[in-house]
Amino acid sequence: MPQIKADRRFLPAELLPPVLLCSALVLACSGGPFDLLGRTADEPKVVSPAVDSLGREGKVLVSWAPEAAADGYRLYRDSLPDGSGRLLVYEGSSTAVADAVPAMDTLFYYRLAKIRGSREFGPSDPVPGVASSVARDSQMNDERSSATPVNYVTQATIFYYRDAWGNEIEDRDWYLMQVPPRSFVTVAVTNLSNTDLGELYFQVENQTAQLLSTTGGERKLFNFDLEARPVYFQIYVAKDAFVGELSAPGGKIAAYQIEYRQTNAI
Ligand SMILES: [Ca+2]
Repeated sequence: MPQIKADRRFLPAELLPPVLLCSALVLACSGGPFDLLGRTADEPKVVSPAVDSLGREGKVLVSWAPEAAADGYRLYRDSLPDGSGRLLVYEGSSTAVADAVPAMDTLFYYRLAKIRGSREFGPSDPVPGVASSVARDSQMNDERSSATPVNYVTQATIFYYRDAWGNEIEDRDWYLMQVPPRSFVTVAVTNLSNTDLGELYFQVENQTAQLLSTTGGERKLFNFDLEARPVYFQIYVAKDAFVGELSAPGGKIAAYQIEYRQTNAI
C-alpha cells in the first residue's frame, strides 16, 4: 500500500499510533485504520447495475458488485432513457435495492454511480426495468436447454414490455414433455389472469407456431418414434397484439397454468 505514506499527513492525530503499529506489523493489520485510507489508488469503475424486472410485486430489484475503490453508491431512476425525470432512489453502501416504482407496467431506467470522497463516478449507461402488480414466476426456462418438465400442474407467468426506443424486456417459456413411443400427450394451458392468452404463441419444436385462445386451450404433443423421447415446446408473446398496437410502447404480464392431461396411443 504505497499510498499510505503519502496520505499520512491527512490522518487525525489519534489514528497515528495504530497506523504506525500496523506499519510495523504489516501482515497482522489488514483492517482497521488502513481501511480509512487504504482503498486502492484506482478510480471506481463505472458499471451498469443488474436489474431484475418483475421479481417482486410492485418492485424492481437492482443490484451491483461491491467495489473497494468506492466509498458508496448512488442509484438513479430515469423516466426516459435520455435521463429525463431523473430521481435519486438510493444513496449508501448497500449493493442491492428493491425500488418501489411509481407506476406499474411502465419501463424505468436505472443508472449506477459510485462515490469516492466528494466525487461521483458515473452514472452508468441505463438499464431498463419494470414492475407490475403481479410478480413473475421463478422458473429460469427462457432457453430450450433449461426447459421445465411438465409434471402435473405448473403455474407460470409470461411478460413482454417495450418502450418507444425499441428497448424490450421479453420472456419466453420453454417446456418439455416425455412422450411414450407411438403416442401423443395432451397438455392444457389455462388462463389465470385477465390477459388474453390469444396473444400468446404455443410452438412445438420444429412445427409452426399457433396462437392460443383467450382462455388457453389444449395441445397434443406427438411422438411417432419407436422409442420414448422428450417433446420440446415454447410459449411466447405475439408482441404487437400483446402490447395492443403496432410498434407502440407498452406491455404487461400474464399468468397461466400448464398441466398434463392424458396420454394416448397413435
Ligand atoms: Ca416465464
